[in-house]
Amino acid sequence: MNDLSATASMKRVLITGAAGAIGSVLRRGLRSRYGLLRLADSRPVDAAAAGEETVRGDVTDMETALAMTRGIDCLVHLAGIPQEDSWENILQANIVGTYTVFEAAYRNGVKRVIYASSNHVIGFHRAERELDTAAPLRPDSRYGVSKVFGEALGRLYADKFGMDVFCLRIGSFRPAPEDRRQLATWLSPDDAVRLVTACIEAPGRGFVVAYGVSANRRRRWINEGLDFLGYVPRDDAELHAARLESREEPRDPVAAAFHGGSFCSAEFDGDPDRID
Ligand code: 15L
Repeated sequence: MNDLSATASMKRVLITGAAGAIGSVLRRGLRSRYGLLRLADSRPVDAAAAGEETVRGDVTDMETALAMTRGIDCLVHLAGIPQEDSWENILQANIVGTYTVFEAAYRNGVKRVIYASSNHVIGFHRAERELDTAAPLRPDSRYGVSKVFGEALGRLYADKFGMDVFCLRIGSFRPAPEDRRQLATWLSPDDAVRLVTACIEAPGRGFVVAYGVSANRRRRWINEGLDFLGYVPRDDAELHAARLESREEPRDPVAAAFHGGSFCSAEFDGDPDRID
C-alpha cells in the first residue's frame, strides 16, 4: 500500500464533504496518490492544487451529484451531518443526500463507493461487549438511523448493481482522544488515511463493513475477515490514558453503559436495565 502502483495513480477519486474534518485530512493524505482527486463540498473548498479539482455544490441535488460523480472511479462519501440533529435536517442531508449520491454514482458507472458510516449504528450495545461487524444493528440516535440507512443502501447497490461498497463505521476521529471513552473508540488522522487508502486500493469484494478505529489497546470493535483489505492501524490511544484518566468527567451512567456514549444518553427516556 505504500508503493504508488500504476493502478493507484490511474484512479479518479471523488471526496464529498471534502471541507470537513475527515475530508481535509484525507485531502492531505491522498494528495498526488491518484490521477485525480475531486474535492466536493457545499462549503468553500481551498483552491485546487495540481492533480485536484474542486466542486462547490450540494449532494442532495441530483444534477449536482451527477456532475460531481462524472468520470470518477471511486467515491468517498463523507458529506452529511456528523452528529445528532433534527429529523428534518438528518432526512435531507444524510438520507436524501446519501441516496442521491449513490444513485448518481451508479448512473455514471462509478465502480466503488466508500461510505462514512458510524459506530452509532451499534451504539446501544452494552459497552463491555466486544462487537464484530455482524453484531445486530442498534442505532442510538436519528443520526445513527441515517447511517443504518446508508449501510442498507450500500448493500442494495452492491447486490443489485454490482458496485463495491465499503461502509466504514468510524469511531472518534480526533487529532488525539479527548475523553475516557475515546481510549477505545479513537481513530487517528493517520489511521483514517491508511484505512481509506486501503479501501480505494483493495481488490473488489462487493459489500464490506469495517470499523474505523485505531490500534487502541482498549478497542472493542473487531474487524474480522478483512485481511484482504490490508488495513493495519498503527496508533494507540493508550499513550493518552494517564492524562485522560486523571481528569474529572461528568457522571453519565447511560453514556457509560453503552458503546455510543453520550449519543445514547441524549434525550434518553427509557430504562437502561431493559436494554440487554
Ligand atoms: C461520530 O459518528 C461523530 O461523527 C463524531 O463526531 C463522534 O462523536 C464519534 O461518532 C464518536 O462516537 O465519538
